[in-house]
Amino acid sequence: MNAQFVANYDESQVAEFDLPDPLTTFSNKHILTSTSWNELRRPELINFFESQVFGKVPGTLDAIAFEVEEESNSALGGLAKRRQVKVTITKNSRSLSFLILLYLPIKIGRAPLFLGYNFHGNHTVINDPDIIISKAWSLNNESIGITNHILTEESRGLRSSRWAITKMIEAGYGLATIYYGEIDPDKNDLTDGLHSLFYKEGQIRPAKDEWGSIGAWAWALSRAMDYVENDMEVDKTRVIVFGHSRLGKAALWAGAMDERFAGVISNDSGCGGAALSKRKFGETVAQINENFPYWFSANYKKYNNAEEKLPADQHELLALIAPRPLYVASAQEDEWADPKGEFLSAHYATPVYSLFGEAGISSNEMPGVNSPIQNTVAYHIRTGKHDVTEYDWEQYIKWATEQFD
Ligand code: GTR
Repeated sequence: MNAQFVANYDESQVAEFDLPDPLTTFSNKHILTSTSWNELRRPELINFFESQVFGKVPGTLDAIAFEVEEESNSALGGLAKRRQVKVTITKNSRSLSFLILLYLPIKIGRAPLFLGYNFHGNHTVINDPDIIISKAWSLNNESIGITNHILTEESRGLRSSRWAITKMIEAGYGLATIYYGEIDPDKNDLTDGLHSLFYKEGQIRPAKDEWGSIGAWAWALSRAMDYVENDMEVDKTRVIVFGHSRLGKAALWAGAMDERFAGVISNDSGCGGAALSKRKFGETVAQINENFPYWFSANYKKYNNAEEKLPADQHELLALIAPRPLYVASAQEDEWADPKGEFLSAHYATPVYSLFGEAGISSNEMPGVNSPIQNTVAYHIRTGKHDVTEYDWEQYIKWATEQFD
């Protein structure tokens, strides 16, 4: 942590800044149609976020395989089906596996799905004794019994407040979740996890324009999609990628890159996620790069304390999701993530949605707390802290049902 850094939480101290227009190309051409957005502007913005922010994926896989490890037709007391599917990816004769935990409603036909990572293991999302405990390294979290970086029985079900699984199932949705530590351990070390599969002999870190951990997490959400789109009980046209905080950043990037995701939910994703960097409110580019030097591409550090040099801001990451439904959510006490910056980002992404005839967030005035605006682009700020709550899920389910039914 930079000892001198004091986060700005005072709106009157937010200096004026120039926000790039999503509908003007880097060479100053005006985008007037959805076709020219798709052909000119979208690719150059993808290229910017790839090479300067999250980093490029250095190649393609040699192989991917899926194996059902466990399943039950009467999980959660008969409420749902459960499936635990091992995904194994191979590159350069090295491989990595991760487990997708799925709960699906018991009914004939294909269910829409929320797909997202959890922070401390699949077994934390609900108190179900049959969920396999990951052997992957974890950040410690004493409040849920994780010490020594090992996941154990002790934390089973202890994060259930973040996953309204019963509500999802009752509303006809499935859930697919993965422990993100199985993709790349969340520590300052890029020699392990997914990155290591792609290295040339002797290489220990990605090139400057290549992926950090968020890029790896995002890319593996697409590998999870490779499985779920072939699951006969999932409606592949209604897979909504979800993530909280750092995992919300990953969900946004996955949704921007991979158009198979029908919708995207960013829960309190903050800096490097939904929040506008140029506001420098709460967490800043320099702070995130200093505290988490391995999350983004090395190139992103060029913008430390130099946000004015950013040729694109995070509203353009959101715009890359257009015309697909997008939900940005904030929490009132989560000033570090800059709720207003998250809101304005959704507002400034709206002209791109308009180009496709989709309704975004037209007003630049934030709604009151617990008063969601739910259009194709949706936003709410709820009371409370940086977290995922029952309230958040109630809104996501309601909105998804309106958008996709
Ligand atoms: C914080 C980080 C945020 C956010 C958060 C989280 O320490 O500064 O950007 O990602 O972690 O993931 O909970």
